[in-house]
Amino acid sequence: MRHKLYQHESGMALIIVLLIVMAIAMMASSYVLSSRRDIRTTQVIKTQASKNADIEKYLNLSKFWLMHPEDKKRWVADGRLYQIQTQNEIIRIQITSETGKCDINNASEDLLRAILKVATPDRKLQQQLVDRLIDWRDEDDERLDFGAESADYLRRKFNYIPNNQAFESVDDLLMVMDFDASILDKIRPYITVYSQQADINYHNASIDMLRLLKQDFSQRHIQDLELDKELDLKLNPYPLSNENPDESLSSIEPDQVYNVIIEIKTIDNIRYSLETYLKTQAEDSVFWPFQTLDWKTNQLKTSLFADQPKSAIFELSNEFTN
Ligand SMILES: [Ca+2]
Repeated sequence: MRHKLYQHESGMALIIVLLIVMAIAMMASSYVLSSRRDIRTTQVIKTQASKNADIEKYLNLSKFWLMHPEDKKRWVADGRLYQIQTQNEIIRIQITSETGKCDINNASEDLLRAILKVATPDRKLQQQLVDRLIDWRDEDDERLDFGAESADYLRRKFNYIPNNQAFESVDDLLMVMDFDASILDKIRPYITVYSQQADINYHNASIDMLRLLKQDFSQRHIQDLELDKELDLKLNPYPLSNENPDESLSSIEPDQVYNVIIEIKTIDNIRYSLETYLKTQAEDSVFWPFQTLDWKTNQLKTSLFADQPKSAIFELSNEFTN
């Protein structure tokens, strides 16, 4: 009987020892896991920091080539893609002058309609979006035919009414009745609040923008020889480092805003990006020619590595990066 009890006690002790060993093992393995996680987090932060440094390097490079004193070497800010290839990654840079886009605060009804054709084929909805956009930015509270002013917003239970003033950002369009993210993302490459002009500067417009205008003009039986000439020039762009047949293509002026997108794709297909808006300063500020208006990292809506026509990519050799 006594012997049996002793056996029972030693059995209990063994179970307790086993439980302690298991608990220690679990603690140790969770420590290993969490320290592995820490190492991985540190690596991600380190890689991000080094990519941010790379991106700044390419931004400075872009500023340099955008301001280059030689016309034929200067980069062209019409949305064309410049590409640099290193051993482990591909870098693409796109610079677009905002004067080549449709300014939603100043554009005419016709121009806005042309842009909104990209968002929807529904002509009634196009007109509705145009009128509602104009009603939002115009000072009065008188509704256009298909527009919406404060009474309409209140009736539709919005908890705000139109600003009746200029848009501060293209994202403000999401406040306008019937605009949504899918419409905005479709027209985003074509619109701006920075050009401050009613018209589009064809020199600075992207091929896509010129094609869109050409299509709209054709539908309305309008011929614009200047547009045709620019479209032709951009479809057959001059090769980099050769004589530029049209020097005015690459002029850079003070007080203009440029959209700069830099995207790095690594050998492991990991992408890092920067989208920024730069404003050229007055001509006398030689040392700080650009003012930064906006700065977004890793938030690109459309990757520069999405399908692009091969002709729009300008491959840069190492001489450009060194
Ligand atoms: Ca209004």
